[in-house]
Amino acid sequence: MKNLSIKSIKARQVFDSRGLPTLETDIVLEDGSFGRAMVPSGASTGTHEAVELRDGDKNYFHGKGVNKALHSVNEEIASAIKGKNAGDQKSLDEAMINLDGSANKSKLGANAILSVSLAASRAAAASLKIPLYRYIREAFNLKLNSWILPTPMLNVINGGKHADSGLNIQEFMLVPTGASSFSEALRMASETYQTLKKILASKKLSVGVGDEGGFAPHIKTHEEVLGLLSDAILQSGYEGKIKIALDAAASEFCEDGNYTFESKTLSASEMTARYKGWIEKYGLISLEDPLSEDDWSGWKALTAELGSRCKIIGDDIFVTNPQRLAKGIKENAANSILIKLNQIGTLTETVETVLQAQKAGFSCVISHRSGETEDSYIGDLAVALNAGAIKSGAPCRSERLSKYNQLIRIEEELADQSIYSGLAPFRMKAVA
Ligand code: 2PG
Ligand code: MG
Repeated sequence: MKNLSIKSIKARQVFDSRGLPTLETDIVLEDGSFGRAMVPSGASTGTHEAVELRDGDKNYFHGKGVNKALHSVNEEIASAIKGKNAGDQKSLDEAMINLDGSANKSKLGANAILSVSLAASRAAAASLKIPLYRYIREAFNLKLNSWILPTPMLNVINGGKHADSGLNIQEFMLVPTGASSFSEALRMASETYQTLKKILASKKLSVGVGDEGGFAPHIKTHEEVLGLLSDAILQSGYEGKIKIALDAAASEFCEDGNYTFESKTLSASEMTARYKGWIEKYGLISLEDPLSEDDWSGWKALTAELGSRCKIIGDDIFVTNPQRLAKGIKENAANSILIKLNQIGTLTETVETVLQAQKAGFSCVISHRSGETEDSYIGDLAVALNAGAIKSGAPCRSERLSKYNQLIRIEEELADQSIYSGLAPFRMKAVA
């Protein structure tokens, strides 16, 4: 690949969708090519994630300032990588990992490192005059012979840390598996979202939205929410074509191995029994973080019981980390992984984790964070890796739609070269 020497790097503070400070980094190459990337931020963050460096000064953005991370990019990282080849993503990321030197990127900040990692890939793609999704595939020498448009998972009811709805479960998602294209999937989800809005309003429930654009009504039981979603799907004419998925984000309501759920104290096996009932009654297609991030024995038992009928997706338990994923694969603790760039902090490590998962037969869902920006990077990433699924919130709020809109453009550009993933990422392996 041609040498794409980095001329300048500049990070600035911008704001994310919650109005909190985050980083945006610009990279210019010697040939004038330009790349920019913004980093997102989670609310229900896993304890084992790479460190998002914040200033911690209570008198400045309530401790959420990013001056330290800006300093990392504009001083340390800039001096280390100026002149390096932006087209050699692996070496670039490795240089930043070594410069940081810690196990969890706590010195420079995963937010700082990631902004540079992504901006460099954009600058390289610009220089080579190819779309980002093609560039990522080439940069990692991936020998894939198809282009798969991911199945979107749209979070239409927000609970947990993303809203004040009082629901323990963080995300109730619509998954349009029965669409014939990505744009049709979005149409189906959008229509169902609008129908759901009418249903909520007719019941005098709030239609204000939470952090990820889903509604945040005060509904007493989770089962009622599942009923409303099923009604919305039915009334929209998509029965059997749109499935329901959950992200419980259960670490948020777990304490000392017990789960405080609908004001009751439940054990991991009692939670598992709840999920089982919902899979049977509502045909749930996947369950993300059904149990807490370090409850390995609970995850193993749950996967043994439910993993043949439903995808069990690890987010906080794996944190896009190859070591934690390896443990999960070895112990059959799940059968799918959620992928978030900022949980691990570089493009290279993210791609490697996806490849590791795919090799083991784990499906992958490329994910946004609850604090997002207008950056649509993960749309390209999902197509580059043939990941099969993406979750980017509701079909509402531009920071959520920017990823879906990018996928609509990519679908148009690839025309008949692409296939819509549909049900594929949720299919179970044939039981022997
Ligand atoms: C999750 C994410 C994104 P957060 O738990 O999967 O939906 O939430 O970014 O708050 O961790
Ligand atoms: Mg999650």
